[in-house]
Amino acid sequence: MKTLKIAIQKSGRLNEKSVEILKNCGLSFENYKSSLISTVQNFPLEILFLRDDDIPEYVQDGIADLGIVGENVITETKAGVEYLQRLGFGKCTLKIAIQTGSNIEKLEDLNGKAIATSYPVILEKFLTEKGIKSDIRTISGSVEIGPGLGLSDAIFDIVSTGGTLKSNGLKPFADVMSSEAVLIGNKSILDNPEVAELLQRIRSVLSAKS
Ligand code: PRT
Ligand code: ZN
Repeated sequence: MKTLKIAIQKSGRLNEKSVEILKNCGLSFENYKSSLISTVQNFPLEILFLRDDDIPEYVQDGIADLGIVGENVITETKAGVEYLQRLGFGKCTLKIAIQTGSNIEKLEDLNGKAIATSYPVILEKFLTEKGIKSDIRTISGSVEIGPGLGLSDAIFDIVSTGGTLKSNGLKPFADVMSSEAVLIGNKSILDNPEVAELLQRIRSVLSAKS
């Protein structure tokens, strides 16, 4: 029997719920903050704790068989993986936002404007579909401070409550993509009976909740 590997976020917004759903499936494992790998005692499974950005590629390349990660990260990395199950947590929307007093009123007004983001692939695809050419500035974090500092005219980022936009003098302008955590799998493991068993357990945990 092959020992499967599942990659989940090491720390951050998806870690706790990812651990919780696996534990609710009856899997027994240690969740030490310092270890990068944990062996499940009662199922042929190892858990890898990774940065979320690395998860889609690990699953695509078969280093992990399964993964739990936000759809936004899968789309941004363009990884070739199978979507097995939406998990109902980590919900958010990726939005373009502008300054409260901005004179940007319609999408076409973004032509020639600088947009700061950590998600250039998703943004580029959206703008291309709309026939808009903006100057996409890729930065790795804190994109919300860009317009206030004069670094960009708009931003494209994840929004959940909208509190961060508000406190930086920004307001939502256009919704581009909604996202939630999903279970993904490597294309070669779909017929594996242990994967089927795990998927069935995850689905009964989810339906017991709803
Ligand atoms: O360290 P690692 O690389 O693993 O983690 P990370 O820092 O890249 O990601 P993390 O833990 O912040 O988020 C993991 C995933 O959670 C994201 O890829 C999304 O799929 C999902 N998610 C859900 C969110 C949010 N909600 C969210 N609100 N990710 C980020 N945010 C940010 C948002 O960008 C804003 O800056 O949280 C801030 C607060 O949002 P508001 O609107 O509630 O104020
Ligand atoms: Zn990340």
